[in-house]
Amino acid sequence: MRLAPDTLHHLPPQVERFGYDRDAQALGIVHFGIGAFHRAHQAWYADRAMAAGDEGWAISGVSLRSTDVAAQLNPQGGLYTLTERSGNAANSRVIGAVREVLFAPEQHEAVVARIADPACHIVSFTVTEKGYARAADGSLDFAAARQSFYPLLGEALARRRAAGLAGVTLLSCDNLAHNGAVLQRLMSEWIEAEAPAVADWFEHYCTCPSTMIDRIVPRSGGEDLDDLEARIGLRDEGAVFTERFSQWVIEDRFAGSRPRWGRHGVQLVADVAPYETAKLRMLNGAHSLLAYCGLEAGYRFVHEAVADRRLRELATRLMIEEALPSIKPAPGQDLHAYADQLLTRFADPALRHRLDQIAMDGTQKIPQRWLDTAIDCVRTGRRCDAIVAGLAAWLRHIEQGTAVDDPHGETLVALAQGEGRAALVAHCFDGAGGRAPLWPGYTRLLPLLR
Ligand code: CS2
Repeated sequence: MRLAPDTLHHLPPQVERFGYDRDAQALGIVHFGIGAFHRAHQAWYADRAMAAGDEGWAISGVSLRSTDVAAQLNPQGGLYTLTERSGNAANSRVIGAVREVLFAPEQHEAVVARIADPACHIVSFTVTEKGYARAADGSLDFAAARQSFYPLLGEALARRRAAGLAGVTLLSCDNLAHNGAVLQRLMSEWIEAEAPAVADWFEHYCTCPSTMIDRIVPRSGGEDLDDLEARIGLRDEGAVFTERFSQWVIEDRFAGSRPRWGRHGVQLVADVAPYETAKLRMLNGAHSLLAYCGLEAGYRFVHEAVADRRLRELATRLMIEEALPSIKPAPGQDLHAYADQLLTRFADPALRHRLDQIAMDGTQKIPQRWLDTAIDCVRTGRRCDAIVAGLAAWLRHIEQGTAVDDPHGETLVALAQGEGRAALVAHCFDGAGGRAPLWPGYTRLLPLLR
C-alpha cells in the first residue's frame, strides 16, 4: 500500500506526522528543481514552520527535465517521508509541505499561473550549478536558458507586474558563490532581452538574497525504499534519507513575507558570504577531493574514503591549511571547529554517500570549490598541494573517461584522449584557437599543474 493522505493512519506511531491542515495552506512557494535535496532541506523547514502555526507556505514543486519526481509524489498527494540517519538510528517524519509536482515542459501555463498567483511570495531554486545556464564568461547563455526556468519566470513576473501584484523573493539554494547576486544578474539579463518592460519593476520589487544551504542528502536506491517499507508498513516512492545536521543561512532581504524560519534554526543574517565561502571551500572542496582521489583508490563511499589515513590527511590539509586562511570568518564563526565537525559528518557510515554522486559535474563545481582557494594561496605565497592533488585526480578521471558525468564531459574526454593532457589543461585554463577558456581568470594557477 502506498503512502498517501488516506493511508496515513496505517503508519506506526513512531513515525512523526506534519500535524497541520494541509488543505488550508495556500501555495506560498514555487520551487524549481524538486529533487531529494529540496525535499530534505527547504521543504522540511517550510513543514516545520507550518507545524508551528505559520500559514500559507505550501510548496508547488516544478521539475524541468524529468517526470520522475511527479510520478513519485503526485500519487501520494505530495506526501513523503524524511528519514534522518545516524549510526544505527533512523527517525522518519511525514512531510506535508509539498502539494504538487508540475512538469514544466507539459505544464507551462500551470507553472506561470502558480508564480503569478497573489499567494506566492517566494520562488526558490535547486537546479544545480548548470541549471543557471552561465556561459564561460559568466553571462547568460540564452540557448541553455531557454531550456531552464528563465522563460517561465520571465512570463510570470510580467504577469504579476501587469496585475499590479507585489514582487517576489527569488531564493537560490544552489552551491554557487554569491548565488543570489548571480541569479539577480542572470535573471536581469533575461528580462532585459526578453521582457524589457519588466526590468524596472524587477529591480525595484523583487529581491534575490544569497543563501548558504547545507545538508548531506545521498542519492537513495531501491534497497533504501524496501527497508523503509518494512519499517513503516507503507510504500513511499518519494522518500528521502539524510543526516541529522542541517544548516541554512539566508541574507535577510525578502521582497515580501516569509515563514518565521528563524524559530527553526535558520540563520537570517546581513551577509552570507563568510558562511557560503566556508561551506563551498571547506565542505564542498573536501568532498570533491575525496570523490576524485577516493574513486581512484577504489572506494565507493565518502565514509570509506575519509577512513583512509592518506585521504583524510589530504582533506584536512585542504580545509585547514589551504581554504581556512582564505576565509574571513563572521563574528563567532569558528572555522577550526567547523572542519572537525565536517570530518565527523563525512565519517558516518549510515549515510552511504556515494563518491560518484559528488564527482559529477566537476567543470561546474571546481572553480568555487578549489580554484578560488588556490588563487588565494598563490597570491599569499601558501602552498596548495591538496588542491593540486585533487586537480590531478580530476584530470586523470577525465583522461580515463569511463565514468565522466559532466555537461562538458564528451568534449573533455575526446580532447584528453586525442590530444593529451596539455590540450586538456589549456582548454580549461587558457582557451585555444581564440576560444574562451572553460574556467576564465585562473591562468595564474597553470604553473602548479606543470
Ligand atoms: C556535494 C554536495 O554532490 C556534491 O557535490 O558536495 O551535494 C554536498 O553534499 C552538499 O552541498 C552538502 O550540503
